[in-house]
Amino acid sequence: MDILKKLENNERLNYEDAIKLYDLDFFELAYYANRIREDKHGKKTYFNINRHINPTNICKDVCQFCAYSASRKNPNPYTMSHEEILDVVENSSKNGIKEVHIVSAHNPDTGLQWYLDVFKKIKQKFPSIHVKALTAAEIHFLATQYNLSYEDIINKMLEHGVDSMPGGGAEIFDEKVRKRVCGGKVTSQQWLDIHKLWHKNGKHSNATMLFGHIETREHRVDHMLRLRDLQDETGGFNAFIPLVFQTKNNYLKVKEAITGQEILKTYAIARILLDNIPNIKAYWATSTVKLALIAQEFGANDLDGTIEKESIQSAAGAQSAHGVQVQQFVDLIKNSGFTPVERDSVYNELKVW
Ligand code: V47
Repeated sequence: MDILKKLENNERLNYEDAIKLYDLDFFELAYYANRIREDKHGKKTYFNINRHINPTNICKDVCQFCAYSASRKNPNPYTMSHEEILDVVENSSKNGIKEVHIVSAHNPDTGLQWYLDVFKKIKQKFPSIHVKALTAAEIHFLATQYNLSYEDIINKMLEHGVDSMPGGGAEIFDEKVRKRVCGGKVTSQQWLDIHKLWHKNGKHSNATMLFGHIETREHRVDHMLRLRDLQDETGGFNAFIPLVFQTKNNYLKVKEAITGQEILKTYAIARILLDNIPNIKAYWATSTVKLALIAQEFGANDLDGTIEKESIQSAAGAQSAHGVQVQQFVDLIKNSGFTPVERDSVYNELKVW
């Protein structure tokens, strides 16, 4: 059947259909993605008031795309103490944060409890703050390093107060590309298995895809369809987040930076393909704020949050080191014709600004 007919009838698309979407007229693609966005969310654009914390950059893995890790090109190794992390949360709590998003490197020297105890300490002191922490890549690292199963680590996360899992570490699922960009860390299947186990506990998580490096359109579609399959089984993903590759200070030799048009097409295709994932997040730290605002017309209904400080993408060249002020965020969303809605970490609406 003709692809346009399928889009018109809101039919689920397969791999071949999805590849064809990239060749559609740019604005026709935007039209269909936006139609789905409007059906699901109207003109609402979600964001949250949150704080990113990256407690250590010492890593036993060697991902080619990473500029953050001290075992790559970052000349400043660090590991924060729990007191330092609690101070950060304390300061940010004065700015009204509702979530801490905690993602670390894979540090073999801290011991398992360093990773876990800080969650309990945050929860004890700030019970209303949502703790989003430990990517599937970190869970795999901790399980391997301390000879535990994924279930063991997940049970410990629950005991220590982790509320939801971020979507990091997914990178690109195609095994050949994965081997080249991050061989040695969590495999694609392990990443999916870990999220499945987390969802089995009635918990939610996000899913990312790192694109704009050496992958092809086919690899992106394959990645999204593997996520769609798991979501059919568990329903546990809240959001899909296509992360635009930042090119500075890393070992991946990318000849040409991805174009804004290709990024917007990928958001739109994500919105069309992932009919079972409620939210498409244009994470402004990797897309730039300006493109994230345009992405609202291409299926994205979430811009992540204020983040305050960010170390992973900014190490690779993103303009995200210091976050965005709430009022600025709200004004930008309003001025682009959308309705800013502050949400909590699992997409309950808190305030229409
Ligand atoms: O998995 C590393 C990525 C991710 C680069 O769940 C890079 O709500 C671009 O997952 N260029 C971690 N990206 C961040 C992450 C995330 C961010 C925001 C929201 C959520 C969420 C999750 O950062 C890693 C990796 O794919 N990354 N290096 C780079 N050079």
